[in-house]
Amino acid sequence: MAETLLEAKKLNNFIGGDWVESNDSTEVINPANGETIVQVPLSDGSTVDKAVEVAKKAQKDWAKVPAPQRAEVMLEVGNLMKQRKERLARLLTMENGKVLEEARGEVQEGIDMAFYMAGEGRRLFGHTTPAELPNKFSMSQRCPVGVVGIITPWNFPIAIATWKSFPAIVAGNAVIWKPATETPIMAYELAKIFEDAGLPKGVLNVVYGKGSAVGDAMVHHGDIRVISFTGSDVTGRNIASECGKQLKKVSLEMGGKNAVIVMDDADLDLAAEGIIWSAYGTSGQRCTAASRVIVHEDVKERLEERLLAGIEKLTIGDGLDETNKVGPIINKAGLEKIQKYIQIGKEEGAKLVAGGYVLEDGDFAKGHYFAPTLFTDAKPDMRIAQEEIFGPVLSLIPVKSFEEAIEVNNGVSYGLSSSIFTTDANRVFQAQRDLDTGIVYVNAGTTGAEIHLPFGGTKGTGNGHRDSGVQALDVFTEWKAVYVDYSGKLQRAQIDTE
Ligand code: UN1
Repeated sequence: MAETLLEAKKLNNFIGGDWVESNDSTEVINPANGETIVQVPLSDGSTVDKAVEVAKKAQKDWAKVPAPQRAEVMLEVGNLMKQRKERLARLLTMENGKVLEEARGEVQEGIDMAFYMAGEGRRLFGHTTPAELPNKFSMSQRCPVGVVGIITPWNFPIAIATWKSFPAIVAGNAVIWKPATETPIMAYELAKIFEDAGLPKGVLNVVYGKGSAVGDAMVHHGDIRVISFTGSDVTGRNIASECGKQLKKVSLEMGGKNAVIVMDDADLDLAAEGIIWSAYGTSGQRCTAASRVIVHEDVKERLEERLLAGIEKLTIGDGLDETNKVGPIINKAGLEKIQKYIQIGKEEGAKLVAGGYVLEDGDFAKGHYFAPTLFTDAKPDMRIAQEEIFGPVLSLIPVKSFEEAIEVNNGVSYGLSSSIFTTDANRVFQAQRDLDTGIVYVNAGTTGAEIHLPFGGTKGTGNGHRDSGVQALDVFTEWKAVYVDYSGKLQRAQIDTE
């Protein structure tokens, strides 16, 4: 199957518009069945150096192309992604495991981002501001930074890459992209799309690698002026401190411990549906996945019944089989991490009422599958209720009031997404004000962010920057303040104003 969809048996780096072979490579494994899909290059710092050299030259010319023309390329990228949507989605399911319906959704997210950023090429709004002195004009405008680095995760290998690379490119930068080693095919396909769309050579460069070699080289390269990273907390913090020393701009998104609050006046059927989708969809492997339910004690039992009934209905297996709703876990390490947290949850005294085990019978043995899991009677300070698990594991925490629910929601180190189910309009507005997360949903689960809004979070989720939305442009542009004095004489600011 992979061979008919994918022309290559081995992927190449994409540098200066050329597909460059590398000596070393490793296998890309389909997490649904353990089959090898393709070989991916393992590059090192010297490849990053070469890529930066060509990117620097390409960027100078690219920055001079008027932004509306840069946007034309993005429009073509969107059109090509649309034409290739089904093929991209199938390849995405093969390398990442998410079910086909969700893979199509993720590709759509990228298409949306392409058209959104194509429009942004005709805006890239700056500001005109009144000057303090007569016959003087002042404005501030967005300028490209130069060569920027993006490091993307395996869980949304195409969508997250578009949130970062599209604004960077529309704004006139050149990009060095290090995709996750587990999911390199989306990077290969997207690079081909850019090539076919006529992006000048060297504006987008893809460098594959394993471990930290490529990422480290990017972080330490003096000519890469921005690093935009989505991934683990430990790596993100290391990147931030290294970039800090070099005064390099860094944008981080490092996950969440997202909760759904269910109040006593909520529509419980709707709430259960929203929770099942955001906790077990993508096998819980979203930064935005719900992993806590903060439920009013008066409706706890009724909600639990509905959740157990919903879990029963989840069909698990290879995402290419469209009857399946939940796919595999990305790899063995991911599975082991989930197992570790099940043990921790049990030891902490939470009640395991569904799942909690690896699926190993029959075809399941070929891949990495975990049963959708529900703990009840969890306490807010338990590790299963505090730490990101990145799997289909949900903990129910009973509370007595709205105020307590907000406090529990905010009582974690992350702040990405949150949600509340209630029919009380006052609570809706109080909650959207008081929930300390970058994304808040009312009467919907914690997943499903749209690309024209900022994506990111508060506290330990990141460092204050946002992906996607118009806000992403802030990561990839510098503001330049321009003063034009047309008075014909020296006017001294702050002095000649009196
Ligand atoms: C992620 O998990 O890092 O909001 C991205 C969502 C998707 C993107 C998730 N649109 O769930």
